[in-house]
Amino acid sequence: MASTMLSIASATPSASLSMHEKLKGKVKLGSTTNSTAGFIKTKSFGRVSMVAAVNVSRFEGVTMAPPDPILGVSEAFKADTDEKKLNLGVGAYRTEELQPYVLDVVKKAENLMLERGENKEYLPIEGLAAFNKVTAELLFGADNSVLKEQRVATVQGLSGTGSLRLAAALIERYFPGAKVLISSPTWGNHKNIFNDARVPWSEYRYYDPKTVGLDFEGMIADIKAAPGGSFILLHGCAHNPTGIDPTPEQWEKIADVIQEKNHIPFFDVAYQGFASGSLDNDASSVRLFATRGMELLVAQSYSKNLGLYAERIGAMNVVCSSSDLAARCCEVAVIQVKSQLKRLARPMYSNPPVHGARIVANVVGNPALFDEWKAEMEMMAGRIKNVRQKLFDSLSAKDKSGKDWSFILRQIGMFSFTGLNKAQSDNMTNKWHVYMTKDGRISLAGLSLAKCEYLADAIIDSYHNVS
Ligand code: KET
Repeated sequence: MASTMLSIASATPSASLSMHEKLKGKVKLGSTTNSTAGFIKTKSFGRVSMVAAVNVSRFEGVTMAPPDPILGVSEAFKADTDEKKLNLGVGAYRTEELQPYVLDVVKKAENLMLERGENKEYLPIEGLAAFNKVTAELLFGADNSVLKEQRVATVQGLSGTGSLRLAAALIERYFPGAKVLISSPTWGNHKNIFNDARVPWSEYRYYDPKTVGLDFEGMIADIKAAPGGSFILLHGCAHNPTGIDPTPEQWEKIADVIQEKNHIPFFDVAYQGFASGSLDNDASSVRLFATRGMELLVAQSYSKNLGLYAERIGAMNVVCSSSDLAARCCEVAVIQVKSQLKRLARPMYSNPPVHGARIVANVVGNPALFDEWKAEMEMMAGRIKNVRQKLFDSLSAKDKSGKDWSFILRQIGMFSFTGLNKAQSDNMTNKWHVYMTKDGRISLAGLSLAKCEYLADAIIDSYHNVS
């Protein structure tokens, strides 16, 4: 513990002060001139004061933060020494041997980068130009009119989280008081992001536990009821944590209501390619809104689909209005929005890291590598689908209660929302060494075919024997 200097004015007797009173006193960092028996004489503003050196940290008032509900699970998993342990907490892809996976295309792109001997100079604040170009093309489709008409301001961000945080800062600064509506439930970090950015948020209904499906009526009603001009946060595909996405017809209706209410759609696209195995299919929700000429925000992440978790590579895209009348205004708006995103980024992190941006630019920008990537992504999405099927088969075969587990097959993406409550999830961890988030979510990307039966036993025990 660091030693704290407590300044006690010479006029005040010091020895009898309680620790609390001392802590309330003025903390001094001034240089010392003389020291006798635990007291140090200092000169301050011409007055002589006595400073007591005590073993109290000035950070003592900083309280203990709770562990992160998702990343904290990985920490707890590491500390468990049981051989049967299984980490289904964080959404990170593992091989059938449950090992982390670096995509072959990523290794190839890195080799190319090494051969070229690229430098490590700072990137511009908005990031690598080649990355920004391909990331927007991947999202909207290269021949989408929003790109042809240059209606998108794209800046590289610190993966999905950093991109969302940057957009939140833009909302806070330019739309003061505007609310963000998030789905109930949603990825836990959304609330932290908007809280820290001081952006007010509320929830719209999304998941219906009775049907273990989408509460579409509730969702539409809540979006309708929100004050006009609110930001509506939508998961582009593979909704986290539920794995339940609206159908194409439902997306149309969601777009209708958002348009009617003059809301601004704000997409979080963290799983493009991971829901269906197809990059284009998984971007169809975003493209539907863009094709309607709506203004929208889209955060992108390459953590999952390119396995670049630790490279922190993603982007923030702001699509500006399309009407012919507004064409000139739109051009100006794009430039202005981009300039403000840069202004927000500069004091936060100055400019983004280059390595992941180069990988994405090389993979997406090179037709041979791009095709290889698509094949690897299909392989990853396919492995998750196989595990999903096997888990369902195991549950159905072992559970004699007649419970219908078919909702697991209707969910898509990396996760399954099991419906287990907190006590049941605790039982999964404490008794079975299965690590998962307390909302009942399991990451199927961390499960192997070989472990499905064991997991089914754990789920059946927790579901039927813990209330
Ligand atoms: N959005 C969603 C919906 C999401 O699930 C994640 C990550 C992110 C954004 C951000 O990912 P990034 O690595 O910043 O690009 N989700 C997983 C990891 C995490 O919580 O950070 C997860 O839910 O396990």
